[in-house]
Amino acid sequence: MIELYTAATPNGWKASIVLEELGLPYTVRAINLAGGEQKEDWYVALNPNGRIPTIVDHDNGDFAVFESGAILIYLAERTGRLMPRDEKGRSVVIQWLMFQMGGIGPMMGQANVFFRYAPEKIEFAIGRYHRECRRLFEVLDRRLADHEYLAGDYSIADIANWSWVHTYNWSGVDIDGLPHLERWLGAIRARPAVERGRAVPTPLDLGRSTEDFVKGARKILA
Ligand SMILES: N[C@@H](CCC(=O)N[C@@H](CS)C(=O)NCC(=O)O)C(=O)O
Repeated sequence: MIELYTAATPNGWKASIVLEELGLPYTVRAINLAGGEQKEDWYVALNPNGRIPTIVDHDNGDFAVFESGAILIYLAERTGRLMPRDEKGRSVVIQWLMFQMGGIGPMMGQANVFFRYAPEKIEFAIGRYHRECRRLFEVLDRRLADHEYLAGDYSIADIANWSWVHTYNWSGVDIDGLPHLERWLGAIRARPAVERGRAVPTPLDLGRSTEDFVKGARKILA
């Protein structure tokens, strides 16, 4: 049995969607980010970075894994699914996974900070992160023009990128004129496992819960 420590955010959804796609039995422990639970000693002992998500694999000597990208690779390798085993195929998946970990995630995260959460609006910062997100979306769109998925068959690379990119509206970045990205967003959203994983630990509608979400985010950033 796997225990997932998570919250309703893109990095958390990556892990719950993969667990759902793999059909692995898991329990969910929701972490109260606004309350600072992720910085408590017991949690930092599992995740030295004090952030979500974390998994503990009780079927593998209570092995703890932190960093969402590492969690996805661990689960794919444990099951032999959502990532090919051949050297080149595996490398392509990891390349697009790292593109999310080093690009999409940090840039959309900073766009959210300056566009949504910062009490004062700094146009330079908002513009910088919006332009960089849009540039990264265009990279995805070009890739998806002649590939159904990012890296061969549907894989952890798609799940990692989708978990962030589908929140483009929250980040204030548009996807106008990116038809291949739009097609891919819709195809992944239509997967039942994605719908289930996206609702862990609780469903979050960014269109409706705006105020509460901003309040929570400001507490974490303060
Ligand atoms: N690189 C980390 C980033 C994790 C991360 O930033 N998690 C956020 C939620 S999406 C978090 O826990 N924030 C709480 C905090 O900053 O204290 C990963 O991919 O796991």
